[in-house]
Amino acid sequence: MTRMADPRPDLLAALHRKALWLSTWMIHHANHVRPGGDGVKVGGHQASSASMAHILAALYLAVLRPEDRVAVKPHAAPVFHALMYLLGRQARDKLRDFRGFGGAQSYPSRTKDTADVDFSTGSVGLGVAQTLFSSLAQDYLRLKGMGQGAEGRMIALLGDAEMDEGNIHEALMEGWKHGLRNLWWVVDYNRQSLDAVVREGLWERHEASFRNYGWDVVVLRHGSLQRAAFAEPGGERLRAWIEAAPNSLYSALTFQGGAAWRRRLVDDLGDQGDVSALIERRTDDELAALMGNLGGHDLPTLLEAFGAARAHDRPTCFIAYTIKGHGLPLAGHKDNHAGLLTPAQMDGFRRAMNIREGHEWDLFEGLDVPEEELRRFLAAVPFAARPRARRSAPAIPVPEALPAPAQPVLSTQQAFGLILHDLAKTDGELARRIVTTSPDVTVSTNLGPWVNRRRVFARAELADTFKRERIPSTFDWHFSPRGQHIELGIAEMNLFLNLSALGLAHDTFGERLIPIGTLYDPFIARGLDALNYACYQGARFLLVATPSGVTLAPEGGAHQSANTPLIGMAQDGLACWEPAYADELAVLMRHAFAHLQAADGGSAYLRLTTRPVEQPRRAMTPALAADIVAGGYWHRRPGPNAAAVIACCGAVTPEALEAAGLLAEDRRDVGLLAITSPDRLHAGWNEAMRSREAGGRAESHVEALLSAVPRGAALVTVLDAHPATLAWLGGVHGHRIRSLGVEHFGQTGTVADLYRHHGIDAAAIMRAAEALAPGRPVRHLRTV
Ligand SMILES: Cc1ncc(C[n+]2csc(CCOP(=O)(O)OP(=O)(O)O)c2C)c(N)n1
Ligand SMILES: [Mg+2]
Repeated sequence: MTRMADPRPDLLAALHRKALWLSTWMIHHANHVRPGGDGVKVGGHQASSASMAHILAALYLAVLRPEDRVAVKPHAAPVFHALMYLLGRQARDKLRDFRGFGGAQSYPSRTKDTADVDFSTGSVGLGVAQTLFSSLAQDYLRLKGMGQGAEGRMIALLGDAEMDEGNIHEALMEGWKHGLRNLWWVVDYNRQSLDAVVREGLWERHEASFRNYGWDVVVLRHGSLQRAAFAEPGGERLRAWIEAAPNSLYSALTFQGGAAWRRRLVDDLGDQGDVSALIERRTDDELAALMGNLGGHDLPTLLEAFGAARAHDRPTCFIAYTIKGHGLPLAGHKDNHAGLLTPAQMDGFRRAMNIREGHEWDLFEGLDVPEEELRRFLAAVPFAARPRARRSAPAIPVPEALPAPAQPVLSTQQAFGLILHDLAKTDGELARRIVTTSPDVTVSTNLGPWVNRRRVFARAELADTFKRERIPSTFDWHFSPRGQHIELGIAEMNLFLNLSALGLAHDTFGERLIPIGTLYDPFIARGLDALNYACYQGARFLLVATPSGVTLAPEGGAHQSANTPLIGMAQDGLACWEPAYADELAVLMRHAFAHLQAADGGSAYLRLTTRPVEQPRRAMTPALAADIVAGGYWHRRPGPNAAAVIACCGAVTPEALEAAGLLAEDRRDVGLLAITSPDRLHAGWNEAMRSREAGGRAESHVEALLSAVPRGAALVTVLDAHPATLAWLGGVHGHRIRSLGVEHFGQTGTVADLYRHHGIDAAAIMRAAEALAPGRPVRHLRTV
């Protein structure tokens, strides 16, 4: 059994006190001392930080190895920042500006804080599950011989109320399927949430469910003081009392302090011989210290438990009993979540901590251990050996072009399968680094051909039974450690968290992966917060969402997506494209592979469809490819006398082509603009305006494109999604505009039925054009 060298308990205890002081002061400073402010309460979670301060101190100052990676629960950020400050890895100014502009972040943030934040947190539950998928990602790399250096432990520090988030339980199940290992979750079991005291006996449910999924569970209920007291005569009675005490009573007595503890314990256990004597032997302060000495507030207990868990790689959940606000005057009070020490309380706390006024930020102020010893200790902490900079990995070269499938009629989804299949046949580094993943829609999103060649990932080899039994099947589900597809159960949160873990492999493990996730477009909404989280962390992946819009026509309104292009536009860190043709998709996939590896790049979202469309016969020139990436090109440039111009995007392109052709008989010079990315066009427009406002002369792609539209002409935009996606085009040069799209839930039918129903068919486009561009009646309106 590998035991950790026990750090000197007195030094560790002193540094815990310092971290508790700094985290409490940091929040007080932000609320009461820092000048400025706009009347908005800064808050800061003094109680939550105190609750976890021992656990964080034990981990960061003794247990963690440089290769370990941690998700710190959002409201323990202050104590995390304080520990980084003690370790010389966080600047004093950042702490002074905690929660202020440019200061240390309210919740640990990979992208806004320092390199020591391994996983961002904030939306509870997500950082927790992220560690599980990162552990799987580490195994994925290791089993392919890709990981370097020591294997890290993935660790999440979470609140007990956080366990209510369903995504944690979805991840637990998925982890079990994949033979999860090397993961610790440490639950801050303070029996308090934001609003209230949590339900009795919850830990027993948690324990059962973790064990059910093959985890070890270590319940850290009592600290060493309590265990020593239990060994005294009468101690067992005290233990029984503590273990039977309702959560709310324990919290209330903690808040009231030593005298209240004595009153209650004497009421319940007085005149009972040994146990009464045990209570009477202690002063009020000693009694309060004893009752507060739960497992999560006892450094020796924590060190021993973590040390024992180091000896194996089974996933382990530590349920550490704590008191929210431990060590502070608001300890245990059920309203303490956003509670702040009053200035008077803070003054008392400062004096109790032996800190002189004006020396609040001093590293070693008020500690009864020589500064030199503390400095030596801090320099020798294993975590201190971790490099300051983030890890990275060189970009995988991307070919100049990916060949586009040549079939005359194709859907973008079919084209996706074909392009990936072509890549699967190659032997290059790009194909080796691609990893696909899907929540039970692998086959229906056309990943099948890729999986047939590149196999499904599993820790152990397992042949496809159907194949072995010689039963014909289109798909060969051979599982192997070499497999490059991670099959997930139907849980879209898991998909995005898996993409987030794989998409940070360069940073977390120093190995580059090119993750591609597929799902049905409407179900983006099901995992939206995890998608947002992945982007916030700066993870890099390609999301292929298909089918989309009402092209899932026979599936009805429950399977149709209208709002997703707006998500694609508004989601930071995610560039969205919606190609109409296979050759556009080939250009965009190539671009995405480069974009998701570029320092200034990001993730990419391709919105595809199963609707087969006649393909244009054209050569892909560099200029056309650049336009496709930039967001649009002219199918047919409008002439100088154009009264109407149609702008279309994605699956409705055949309707737009038809309408443009028919309109041409009654309106002159009709133009047709193909839009491949409302998102890129809009982002480029804003950027150009900002640049001009700053004195530059930039012109955006959309401004250049629309400068070909005569002043008086009207724009008709159309796409299989919400019309607002393109309605802003009228604002670019001030053209009149009518935006067609889908505003209501659909129903079952053919694509043609639904396009007619939603008013995005050729007739609707012509009607809109006729209304905005007066002239003689459009004759074909009567024939389509
Ligand atoms: C998804 C999400 N919903 C709601 C919140 C608001 N919120 C912040 S902390 C919290 C509960 C905290 O309870 P617990 O996890 O037990 O931590 P403790 O307060 O005990 O430290 C809630 C509901 C959030 N951050 N994320
Ligand atoms: Mg709690």
